Amino acid sequence: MAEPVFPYLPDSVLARIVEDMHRNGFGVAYDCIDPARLAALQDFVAGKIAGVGGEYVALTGRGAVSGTMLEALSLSPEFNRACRTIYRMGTGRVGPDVPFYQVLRGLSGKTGEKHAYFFHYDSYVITALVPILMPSVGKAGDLIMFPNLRGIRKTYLANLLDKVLLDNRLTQIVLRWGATSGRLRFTRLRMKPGNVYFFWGYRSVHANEPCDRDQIRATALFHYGNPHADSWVRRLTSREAPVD
Ligand SMILES: O=C(O)CCC(=O)C(=O)O
Ligand SMILES: [Fe+2]
Repeated sequence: MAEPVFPYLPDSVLARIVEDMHRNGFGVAYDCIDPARLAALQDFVAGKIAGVGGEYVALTGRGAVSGTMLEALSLSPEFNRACRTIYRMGTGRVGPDVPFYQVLRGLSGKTGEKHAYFFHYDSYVITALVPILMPSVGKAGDLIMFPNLRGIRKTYLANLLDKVLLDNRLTQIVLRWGATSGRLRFTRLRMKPGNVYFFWGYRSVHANEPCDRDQIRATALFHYGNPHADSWVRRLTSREAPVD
């Protein structure tokens, strides 16, 4: 039988990851993606980017990456168990039995540059980040964050207010200036393909830095656990795309 796409991580390893997420802003599962599968995925992304003339691509949902290891990863019992256990250990609640909201992002060219420094909170409690390709020269395309700035809001409306305070021109300009000038001390994450990174996406202000136009920076995001999934306000106003 083929090796699983993601290893079984025992509770002791997951507890260490959760502790790191609380303390440092992120936790790491090291060397958990098989190099041959990673190489195939790198070819897949490079092909998609070449197909649009070396510009930005975003593929949302499992269907958009069918046949790749990202499809297998979203269905992997080991990977699902890891995320559910992290959720339970981190929040004290049982993780919901729901699929991931998954996105594959490839930054390149002029449009890739535009998709940098967009500071946001995710809509989902846990974000698992799978780096696929990172630039080898020039700007590194780090993930920068202010981890764990807020708690999980009781209502969707309170959550929306946080988002409005963050997602406006002034706040975005200040944060961007803080990042480019080095005046704000972000937690900086330089990702290594092969590792998987976990953080509290809902609770953490974060954004990716740009890479040079002739480089590719590709990541896969697996979002898990929307605290406001049942909110009727959300259903009426939702900007978020449904999963698959
Ligand atoms: O690509 C990245 O490094 C982060 C992207 C992100 O935060 C998101 O898509 O929610
Ligand atoms: Fe995010």
